Amino acid sequence: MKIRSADVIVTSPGRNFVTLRITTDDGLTGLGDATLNGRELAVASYLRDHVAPLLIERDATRIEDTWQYLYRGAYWRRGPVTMAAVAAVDTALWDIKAKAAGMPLYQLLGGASRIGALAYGHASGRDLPELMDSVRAHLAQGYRAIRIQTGIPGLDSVYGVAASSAAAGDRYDYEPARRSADTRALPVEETWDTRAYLRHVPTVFEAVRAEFGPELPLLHDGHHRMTPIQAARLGKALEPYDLFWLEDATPGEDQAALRLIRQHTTTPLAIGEVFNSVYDYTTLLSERLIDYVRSAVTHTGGVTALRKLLDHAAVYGIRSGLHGPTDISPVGMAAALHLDLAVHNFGIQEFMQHSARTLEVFRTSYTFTDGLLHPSDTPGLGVELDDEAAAAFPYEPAYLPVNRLQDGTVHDW
Ligand code: CS2
Ligand code: MG
Repeated sequence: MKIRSADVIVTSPGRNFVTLRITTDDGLTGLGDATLNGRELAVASYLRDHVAPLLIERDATRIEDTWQYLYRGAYWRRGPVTMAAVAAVDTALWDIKAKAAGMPLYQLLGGASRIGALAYGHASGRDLPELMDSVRAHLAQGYRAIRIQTGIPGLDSVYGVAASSAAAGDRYDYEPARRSADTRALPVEETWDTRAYLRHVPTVFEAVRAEFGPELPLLHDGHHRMTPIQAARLGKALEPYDLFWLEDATPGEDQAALRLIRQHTTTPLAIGEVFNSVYDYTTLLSERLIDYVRSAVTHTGGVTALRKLLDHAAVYGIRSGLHGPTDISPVGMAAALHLDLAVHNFGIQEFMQHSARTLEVFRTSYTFTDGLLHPSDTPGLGVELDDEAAAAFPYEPAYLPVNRLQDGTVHDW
């Protein structure tokens, strides 16, 4: 089975997505997600200009060999652009292999280890009443685990407290042109104060536990903003509220920081959405400094690489909590769900639902029932892309926000 074509589709049904479609000489097609939020066209070019020409005439069944060929063969390794491109090829080839076998992908990964993947949703509010309403709305949708983010008194906008567009699964709003002749899209700038955040967050969890009781699994994302000692303090302060996890407490590239946090708190820790290879995790896994691996199929080199990473984590009793915001396309989400169903060390799956516009372009078959996700038994990944619908939503420049401290210093967003 030879690869006949490899096409890159860039579409923006509310937010930008980059998708690779591989077609074989016997007419099978496979999809892979290559979306890198705010840097989408870099991956599209990497695929179109440097990877697609190498794929033509290759044997589509040789997934491991193709992975090694693209990873080792490029000489330049790792990094989000490279690994998103490798991920897209790898995922598309798994989609094709599973379609050729007439099976859902999870069957090729060893079959189902559970009836479905426990999902968590994102509740948020600018203040407590709005947050409580959001938690209730998520419970009504069937979520059995919920992430809690709130506004901080004194700060205008805070990560995770959804603006209306982001709440509906679309991109972040960007700043309108700063001068009338300036047509560039510029990132929104936010202002941050870690001390105000540290004072406020424990009071929020106290209120949520008082309202919803002890059983509901609650999660929180620190979004890389604390120093290790600040994160240690927050982890300790949140212990009475029994979090499922505290995510991205400190910037991800500093693995040693997690040692300090771990020495001070029993709040479970999750990290890894900005990582792109197993080498980002070596200290974290071998020293058991985290409890959950947050990588995405899309940013970690695909199903092949993430499966190996999760098997490595399993040696240390560390579980999965795969990244699933709306900037992971439905193709990337479906790939995650097949892994979730198959691996033994599954923990939880993030599930922020895509907008209706996105689901017009990507025809999904995965289901969300009683808080559990299932990839469906459709052969392959179970997602197809409607080219006509995609063409109706051309690329639009967009960026994630940039964060500054109150004195203007750039901080982690
Ligand atoms: C987040 C993401 O889902 C999460 O936990 O941290 O929303 C993250 O901000 C985006 O994926 C960035 O593109
Ligand atoms: Mg996160």
